[in-house]
Amino acid sequence: MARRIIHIDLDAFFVSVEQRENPALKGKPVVVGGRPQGRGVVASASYEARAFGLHAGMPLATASRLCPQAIFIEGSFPKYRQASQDFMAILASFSPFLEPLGLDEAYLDATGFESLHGSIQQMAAKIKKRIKAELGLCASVGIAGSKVVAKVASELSKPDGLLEVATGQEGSFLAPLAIEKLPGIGKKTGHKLNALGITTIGKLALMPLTALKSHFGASGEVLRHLASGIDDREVEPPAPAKQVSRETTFAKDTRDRPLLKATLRYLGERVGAELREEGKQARAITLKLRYADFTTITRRQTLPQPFDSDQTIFDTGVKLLNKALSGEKRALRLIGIGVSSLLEAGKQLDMLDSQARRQEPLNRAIDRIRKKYGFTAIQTGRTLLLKDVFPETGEGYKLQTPSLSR
Ligand code: TTP
Ligand code: MG
Repeated sequence: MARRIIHIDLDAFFVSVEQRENPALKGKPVVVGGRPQGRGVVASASYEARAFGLHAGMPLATASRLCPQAIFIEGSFPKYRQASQDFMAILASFSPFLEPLGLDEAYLDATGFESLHGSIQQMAAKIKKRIKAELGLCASVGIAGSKVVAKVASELSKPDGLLEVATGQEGSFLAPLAIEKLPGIGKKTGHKLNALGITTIGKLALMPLTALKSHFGASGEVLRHLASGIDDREVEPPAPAKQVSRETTFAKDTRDRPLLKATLRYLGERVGAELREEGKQARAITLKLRYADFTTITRRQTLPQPFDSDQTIFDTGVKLLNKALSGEKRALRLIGIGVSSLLEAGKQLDMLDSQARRQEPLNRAIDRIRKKYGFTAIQTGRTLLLKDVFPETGEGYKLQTPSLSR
């Protein structure tokens, strides 16, 4: 049986959640990401704002220059997370073969389920209708025989679209499209292909395999397959997270050690809380720094024992920070901390060293209080100075990140 795969992606997701709460925002250029005076970037732009050239990732200052009348909203991650869960719940009621990608996007293997709804198009229309009626959000849908083609189709149909590519038509559907439209082609590969005269997906599909391999190695063959719409990847449940991280840009570049340490402590506590919430422990810690000149470095350390305590994350983070900043003249624009090499917690408690074992109950107690009263309800002495640096929400300090605070 030929597969029928649906790719669905919400239109201007963060902005649309704001618009459903405040209908006065509908039909206007709206940006979620932060204040235009701030140094963050656009997370989501309404289609009215996009008409002025605004897009995700653009510095807010540029956005407000291009579109001074735009309405800028800080946004709230917990709200979007809830909307995302509601969205995924609707999708799961249509097919159990669901693969969420990020917050507002998913693949659904509809093979065999379409007959329940008359046709695959009717099924997709029903999904869109329920999302509109129950969530007040607008979704765009692509339908095809493979993931890659379904994704391109939904993107092409935006906003409020529904586009089906018939079985057998995958190659001719993709052929005229610009090479950048093919998922998996990043900026670098795109430039390289354009320089070779490969400007459309169709040209890529026709490129001799030997030439592709000489330019792109083993991934050359994958690229050519994708360009012809050939993609055997299954719709799969999401893989468990490989890392947990938090970062923030400072309102002003800084060299202030107490501020850097306090921020590191706070970010590390957010990371620790998520790690414990997920029932995981980590083996490695990565510090991320971006200097005033935008140079970005990461420093990673693997620890001999798995850990999940805030103190371990902080102590290691500070060591990495001190090392990175010794003799460093540049101020910092951004700081971030993450943990990786995750494993299930619980079984290896006897492997924890005595310090970590002492901290275990303390971390749990703090987690419980924070869950009930908000993250900043309880603060370690070190982070108190952040009160004058970051605005506070009920949920915690407001960070400046491309994906908003968590
Ligand atoms: P997208 O689906 O890429 O963007 P969108 O939903 O705003 O717009 P559309 O799909 O109609 O093109 O991302 C989904 C959400 O993820 C987006 O609303 C905000 C968030 N996001 C960020 O926080 N940072 C980013 O850099 C991007 C691309 C998205
Ligand atoms: Mg979207």
